[in-house]
Amino acid sequence: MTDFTTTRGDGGETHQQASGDADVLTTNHGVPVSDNQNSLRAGARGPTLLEDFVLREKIFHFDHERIPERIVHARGSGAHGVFEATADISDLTRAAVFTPGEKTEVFVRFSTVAGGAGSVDTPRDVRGFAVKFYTREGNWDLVGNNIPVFFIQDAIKFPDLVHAVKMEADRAYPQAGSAHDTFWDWASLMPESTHMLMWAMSDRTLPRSFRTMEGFGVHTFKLVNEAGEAQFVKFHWKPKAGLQSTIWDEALKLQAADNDYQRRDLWEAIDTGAFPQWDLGIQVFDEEFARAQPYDVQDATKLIPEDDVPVRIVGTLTLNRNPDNFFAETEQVAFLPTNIVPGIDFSNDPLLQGRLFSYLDTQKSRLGTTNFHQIPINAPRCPFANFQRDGMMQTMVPKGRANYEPNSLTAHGEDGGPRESPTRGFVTVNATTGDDEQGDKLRVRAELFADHYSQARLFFRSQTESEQAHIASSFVFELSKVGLEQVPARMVANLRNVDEDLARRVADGLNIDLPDASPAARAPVDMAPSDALSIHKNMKATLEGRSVGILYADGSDAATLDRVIADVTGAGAKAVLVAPKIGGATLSDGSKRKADGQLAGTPSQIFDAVALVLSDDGAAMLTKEAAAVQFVMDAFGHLKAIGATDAAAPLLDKAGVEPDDGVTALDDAFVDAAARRFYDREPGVRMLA
Ligand code: HDE
Repeated sequence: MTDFTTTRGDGGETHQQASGDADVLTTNHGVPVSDNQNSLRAGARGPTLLEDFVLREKIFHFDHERIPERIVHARGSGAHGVFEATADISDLTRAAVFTPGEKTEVFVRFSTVAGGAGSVDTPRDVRGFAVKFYTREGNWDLVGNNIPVFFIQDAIKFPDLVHAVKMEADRAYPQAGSAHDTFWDWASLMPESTHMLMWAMSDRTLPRSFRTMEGFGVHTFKLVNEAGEAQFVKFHWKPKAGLQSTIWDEALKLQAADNDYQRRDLWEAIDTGAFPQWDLGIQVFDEEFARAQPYDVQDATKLIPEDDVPVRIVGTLTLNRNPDNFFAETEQVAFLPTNIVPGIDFSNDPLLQGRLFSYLDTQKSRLGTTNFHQIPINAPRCPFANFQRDGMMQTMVPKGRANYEPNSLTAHGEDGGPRESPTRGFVTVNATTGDDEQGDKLRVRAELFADHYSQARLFFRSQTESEQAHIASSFVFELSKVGLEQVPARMVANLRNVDEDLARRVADGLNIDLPDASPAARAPVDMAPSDALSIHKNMKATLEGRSVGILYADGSDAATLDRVIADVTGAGAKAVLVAPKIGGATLSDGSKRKADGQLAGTPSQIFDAVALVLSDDGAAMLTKEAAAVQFVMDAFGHLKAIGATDAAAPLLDKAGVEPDDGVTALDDAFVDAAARRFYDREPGVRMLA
């Protein structure tokens, strides 16, 4: 059987060898190359010859290096890791991946949605959170986002959503952002998107790092146990580092400072052994619960409040290895919601049902062949075998005559190939929804899908005051970028169904009259606010995995500098030394200390907190350096802790820093403050809606 399934012409290793194994540079066909600098010409100044197969192969391969980028989620970063099951849920599911203690290899890809592959990491956008579990019963792909709900209820609207949000069809801008006419034109005409818009306009779409965001399976799925009994389930990834987002001004400035901010953060965290971790949680509920809710659990624009169904932790994901090759792994990884394993099943969510078709189709077009499952990053780690054969880029060499079934070859001494297994195989769970799965053919939606506002209201009312102000201000910002006159008022009319105060603040911020509320297809109901929906209520005061920028200059006290470095690294943070010149500065004791970053290229937005270790002369000099003043001004404006020597006072003054709990001396108070953000400071530094 093994021969039948896994034999490759080369013993299965060719793909690993692409570089490195041979000492001598060769062509793709193994011919040693003598000269990789000069093409073959007729005379030193003559034309290049067609005969030059080395040149032709090299250029030809280069010409074909790109594949179509993903239509959505084109910009992404990936990492390898392991999922360890920690709870016994065998009463709920027979999935091997949930056997307590079982460790399953995974590959995870995080992404933005709207921008192209070469776009930036920090626009206001939803983040993809796609996990491929290479389980011993086949690959399970949980292809989710960092927001638990979605813009639309039915797959048939997806192309419209994506066309509206991506760069506009004629002018090909803007790149990677929703603050433009076509998106808001569409969104304001789609009341079902309102709940998702609330999340999208919150700081959820400005995660500080992939490591500090939640992930969600979004759709309702099913867990199926050995007896074939099914329950509904929602999947949640909870970051061990707690939630942390940036604020809008910080995100904009991050984009200016580092296009690859989140990709770099993920890479460096893994590279330095600070492995990102998430707990996997499940919300499990039955048909009876589902039927009792004021929303439909199969509607992807709705969530199940954690207060109603608590999240139960069943395992931990650890990302512990960076890819060896971005293209081979992160670009070629093909996630398929149809990759499901025995013990897990789909629900009838009409968005999920559409996805089940889309992803297989898109991978074939993106990766060019129906055999994309053989690419190492996509291949199951367990044996796999069937009678599918041939096709473009077939790399396996199935042996024997059996490429059909049934056959009687095994009984007659030949290898007849694999057979179906009613006991081990995936069995679609018997529908428990009775009449729901029978009836007339209709283009309709279920009744409760018509409630577009209750959960948008739930979300808004679950936020802190500061978070509410950020949401209102984001609506104002985005709608202020819209040139189509009819759109902002139409959006505010929808918001009146969510929350009157929110609608009024957005109208004020736009300086337009408050429009009449739009007619709601179904009157919203009030739901009890839920702390789980707030970022601020789920942050962790910690320096673990964070970074502190330490600004110093000529004359800085060496002992103080060393102490601050020791303090912040002792608390788990990365200390990054920033000086006016990359070669460093000469300290008080005459020693020279090299910098990690030059001031002009290492602004404070890339840090979680900053320390100013400056002498009188150093501070006086830096008050005349715009980059230093901006460094401090932005740290303050981005609500971060600032620790400073007394001598740094003139620089703090110049930057307009007002004393508060987040502005400290360089002692224990700084280490404590650096682990937090000071949202209370914000009303003093910017006008929010
Ligand atoms: Fe996707 N989506 N999607 N999506 N999606 C893709 O598949 C699609 C949806 C999500 O890192 C595409 O390989 C349809 C919801 C992630 O490689 C494509 C519909 C959610 C990723 C596609 C949805 C997602 C994708 C583009 C509506 C959250 C990136 C390239 C029915 C639960 C995966 C590709 C990665 C990628 C189609 C809706 C998440 C075109 C038709 C809802 C994280 O197949």
